[in-house]
Amino acid sequence: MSSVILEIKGPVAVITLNRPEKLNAFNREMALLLQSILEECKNESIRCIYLTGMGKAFSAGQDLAEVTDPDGPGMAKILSEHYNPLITLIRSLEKPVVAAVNGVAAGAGANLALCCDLVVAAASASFIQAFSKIGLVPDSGGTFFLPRLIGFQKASALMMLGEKVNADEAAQMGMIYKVIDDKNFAEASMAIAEYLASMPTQGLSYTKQLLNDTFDSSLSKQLKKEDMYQQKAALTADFKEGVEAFTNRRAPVFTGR
Ligand code: LHQ
Repeated sequence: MSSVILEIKGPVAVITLNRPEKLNAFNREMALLLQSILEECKNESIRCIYLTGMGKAFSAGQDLAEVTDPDGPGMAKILSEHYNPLITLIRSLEKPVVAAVNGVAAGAGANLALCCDLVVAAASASFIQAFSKIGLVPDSGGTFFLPRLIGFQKASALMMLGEKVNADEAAQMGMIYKVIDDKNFAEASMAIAEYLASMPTQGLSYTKQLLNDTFDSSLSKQLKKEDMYQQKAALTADFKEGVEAFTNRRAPVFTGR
């Protein structure tokens, strides 16, 4: 059975991390497979990506057995070849990526979720910056995204204490977008992905690029970039469709072009 499953559901690519007996912990094979699946999702027929985990976890992060395996990839390769390319890929994909956190998300598993465009979590899910408990530092973009999401002090505490944060707490502190009750989680989180896939994809990708840039920008630079991307958005067929539909009081049909 493949460690990552890709299912194409119309314009939505559903990606399921699939090592449930290891709480979907990442080994090299799984990290490289997820990279190649995300590369496939660059195809313009895919307009939203939905990332979730099989079984009771989203992902427990790095497979710790692999770290000490003499035949394993070794510490030097794990970040540079596994996680760093994954985080960069997700941020550069020109379409929204929804992390549907179905259960515990720990270490690199938590930070993989937090780099996605929208993070929704089942009520029973939780997030753990587990690194400090095994003597490591947070990675996979955690030190970039978490302080920006929840503020420096909270991020510092969660990363040093390695405390488990439940889904409600995560939503309250702005770490994630929203919590959905367990019973409706699969359906309601997928509905968000389907809705995003029906929206003006290029406009959303320009929004994503602007948000990527804002973290190391000034107001004057950001205003110029908004201007530039707005000119590009105004040239899309979806902008024409959106205005026409509004004027004629009908529902728009966006094509992502
Ligand atoms: C696991 C794991 C796991 C292997 C559960 N590996 N088997 C980057 C650079 C280089 C090196 C290292 O890492 C990184 C990035 C990172 O991600 S570092 C952080 C790595 N992750 C962790 O430290 C989390 C470790 N796991 C846990 O703390 C717990 O398992 C959590 C809190 C996630 C879940 O707890 P429980 O629900 O109580 O489940 P469990 O602990 O009983 O685990 C179930 C099984 O999954 C168990 O196997 P077994 O054969 O005994 O049933 C665990 O050994 C296995 N598992 N996480 N990361």
